Order: sequence, then structure tokens, then C-alpha cells
Amino acid sequence: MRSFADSDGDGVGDLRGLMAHLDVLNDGDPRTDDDLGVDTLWLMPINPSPSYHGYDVTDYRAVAPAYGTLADLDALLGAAHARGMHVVLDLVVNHTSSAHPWFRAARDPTHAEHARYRDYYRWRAAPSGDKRPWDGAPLWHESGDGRRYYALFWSGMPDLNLENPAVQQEALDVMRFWLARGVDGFRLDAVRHLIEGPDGAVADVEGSHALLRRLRAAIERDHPNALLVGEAWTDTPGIARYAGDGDELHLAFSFDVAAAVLQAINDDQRLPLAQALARAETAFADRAFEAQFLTNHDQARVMRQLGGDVAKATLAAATLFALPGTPFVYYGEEIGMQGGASRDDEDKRTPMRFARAGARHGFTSAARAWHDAPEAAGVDVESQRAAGLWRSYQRLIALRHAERALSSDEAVRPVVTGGGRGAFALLRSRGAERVLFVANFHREPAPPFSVEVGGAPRVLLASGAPKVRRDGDTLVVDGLGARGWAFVRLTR
Ligand SMILES: [Ca+2]
Ligand SMILES: [Ca+2]
Ligand SMILES: [Ca+2]
Repeated sequence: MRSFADSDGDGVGDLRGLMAHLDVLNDGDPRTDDDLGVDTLWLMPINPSPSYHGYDVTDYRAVAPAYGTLADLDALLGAAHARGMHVVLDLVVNHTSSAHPWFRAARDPTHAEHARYRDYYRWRAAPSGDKRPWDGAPLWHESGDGRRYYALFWSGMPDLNLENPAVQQEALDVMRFWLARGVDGFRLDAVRHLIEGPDGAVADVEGSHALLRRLRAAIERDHPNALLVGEAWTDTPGIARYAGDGDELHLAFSFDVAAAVLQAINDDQRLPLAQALARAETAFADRAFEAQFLTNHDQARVMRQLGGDVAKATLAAATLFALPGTPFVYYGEEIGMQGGASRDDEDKRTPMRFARAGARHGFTSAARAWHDAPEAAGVDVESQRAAGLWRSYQRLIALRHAERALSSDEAVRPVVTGGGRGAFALLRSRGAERVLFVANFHREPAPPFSVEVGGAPRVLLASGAPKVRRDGDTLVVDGLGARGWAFVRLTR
């Protein structure tokens, strides 16, 4: 939201700016192809917050003034829905800002509403030596009157006491508030940490799973199509538990698979990806529960991790759209933005670039954006719409829409013989419809290889001009270049 498009010249992205640029995401006309074909927008937090990133909310039922008003959101929802797009909001209910009125009341024993809000948070009288497992930071923070409160991420983000039924009800009411306005679902932040264990466990406590089941069931009664996608940043078996048997999150971000795609490309071999997919095959009850992505707002951008190599980035994108589950694209990835070079989060979240010309490339009319970093020439939508990475993303999304096999939950890895260590194959199917994805993760062209799958092949989309022919019960793939890939439709 902050970095997509600025409508009023203050250097900060906003809802009106996003609305003015919907055409480049999805123009609502399936006959045109100068739009990306995006189905759903995930907006990072739009609630009022003292921070630029918004993950510390002070009012769950309002829009941050810098981003606009509730009326602007209503207008965006109307415009998105008119194009057949959905809108998902970031929902941060593990914690609030320490400036949230609930916490102000809970913290101050003289506050008129202290008794009502005290148990919205977690308090203790005695000091605690409990430390955050991954870096040893303190978990309990001085409130100023001898009491301590629990805050996992930092003292400015006190955790809500989600074991308190009143707080659970607040979370549900907030979700219903936005769903009633027409929002289509939520990206739930930090789901591993919602509820803490009696033994001091800070993550993956059974109570968090129970809460997700309760929220899902309550939401589905009135909004059966609402989406819950969640961030559980851990290993694949741990992630998969948050989708459960289809009764917790609809989609869980598949962090391990995302990292494996990039590692396979950077290591010139399929092995890391094959291993990550094997783990996902075992862990997920249904592959449809996976939310696939390459990198997100907390990670160095995919193009930075791939060293600015467009062939690598195109292979990463092709692999993303070959995977089962639902693919997510982080804005700017489709034009090869690298973001800034530092490890600061702001450098992962620099402004979108639409136009070839202008100091701020169409993001804002202001001389300065809220934050920015240099990019290579041609890293903008205008430059890449004809033949660049943006065009590859557009074609891959169109293919994903056209081939029903690619949006099924079926994905098997047929045996590959020859082709070197970079040769890879993934078969997607829906009933009799089958699409084979083949790729070469190596920096050198792949020697010819065979894939143990039958059928008459037709190449739908590829880099270069590989030849795929039938040889009895196998397919022979010839001419797959360095970082080459192809989607092949198979018929009996
Ligand atoms: Ca603005
Ligand atoms: Ca279109
Ligand atoms: Ca928590």
C-alpha cells in the first residue's frame, strides 16, 4: 500500500493511487493482454498505526489517514470487484500497538476502563527471565508500575491475550466488520504466536490451532467464500499443520518451497527443489492448501537473490506458476525490482515503478518518495510490457488461467532420466487434462532427457524452442537451454 502508487503527491502510496493503477493489474477484460491478470490483491496493513509498516495497529476499524478513508476503501472494493478481482486485508491480531486505546487502558490502573481492558493483555507481577527462543530478547517488559506485560516482537507491540474470550470476540468482530464492507478475506499475521503455552512456549501451541478453527468456523457461517491465508514461518510439517484437515487456514505460505526454488536456480541443480516438494507432498493433506511465492516483504527480493539475472528470474516465475496451490506475486517482482542493498526492511519495500521516465517512475509526483533505492535502467512496467520479465509473468498467469490442470491440487514428479543434475519435471493434472512442466536449473543447456510420462505432447509456453516428442511410454525433451523451461500439454 505504502509503495504501490501515490495519488496526492505526498510521496506515500494510498488507496486512490492503487485504484488509479488497477488497469495494469487487471483491466477486467479477458480479451486484452496489457494487464497482468491478477485475481486477488493482498493489501499490507491499512489500519492507523504509529509505524510506516503498520503491523502495530491503533484502530482495527479505520484506514490510516495517509492511505485514505473508509470511503476510499469502499471505492477500491467496488472497482476491484467490478473487474472480477478480490481484496484481502492484512489482519494483525497477535498484538496491537502499545498506543492502542485498549493497551492504554490496560496499562493505566487509574484509567476509567482499566478493569475492562486489563485482561486484553498478559501481565505478571514478578520479573521473568523468559527469553525469546531465537535471539534471547526479553519477552516481559516493564509497564512502569512494577507490572510486566508480554510482547513477543518488541515492547511497542504488546501481545493480545487471545485466550480471553472477550479478545477472541473482538478479533471476530473486526473480521466481520471488514467482511460486511465487502472485503474478501484476510492474511493473518504471525499465526504461530497467537496463543502462548503454559510452559512458556511462544509458538505452535495447540491453543492457536483451536483459535484458528474457531475463527474459520465462525466466519464461514456468514461468509462461506472468505479467504484466510496465514503466515506460519517455520518448516513444512509445521506450516502444514496450520491448514490442518482443511479446518484452519485455507492457505499457508510454503516458505520452504519458496527458498528451494531460488536455491535450485542458484545451485544449478534440481535437488533442493525436489527435496522441498517431497516434504510438502508428505506434510500437506491437500496441495491446494499451499500459498506459493518466491520472496515476500520480509525477505531480500527474488531478483536481488538471483543477482539481477533475468533468465534466472524468468525460470523462478515459471516454476512458481507450475506449482500446486495458489501463487502470490510480491509487487515489483514482475519487473525485476531488486530493492535497496541494505538488510533494512524498508529496502525490501521500495516504490513500484510504472513509467520509463521521471525521477520516481510514475509512483508519485513528489520530488521524493517516502523511501527509495536505485534500480537498473528499464526496471519499470512501461519498458517491460512488450518483451521483458513483466511479459513473461503476464503469459504465465494467462496460461495458469487457461489450463485447468495447473490450478488443480494434483502434482507428481515423474522419473527423469538424463539431462544432467538440472533437469526437472512436474506433472499437473485434473481428470484427463494434463500439463507437464519441464525445466533445466543448470547454467548450461541440458542434454536431451526422458520423462516417464505418456501422451501426445504440445508445447504451450517455453523459453527458447525446446522440442518434446513421444517415444513409447516416455517423452524426450531436447533443446532445453540454460535455465530453460517449458509447459507441455499432454493428450492421449
Ligand atoms: Ca499519498
Ligand atoms: Ca485483460
Ligand atoms: Ca501471542
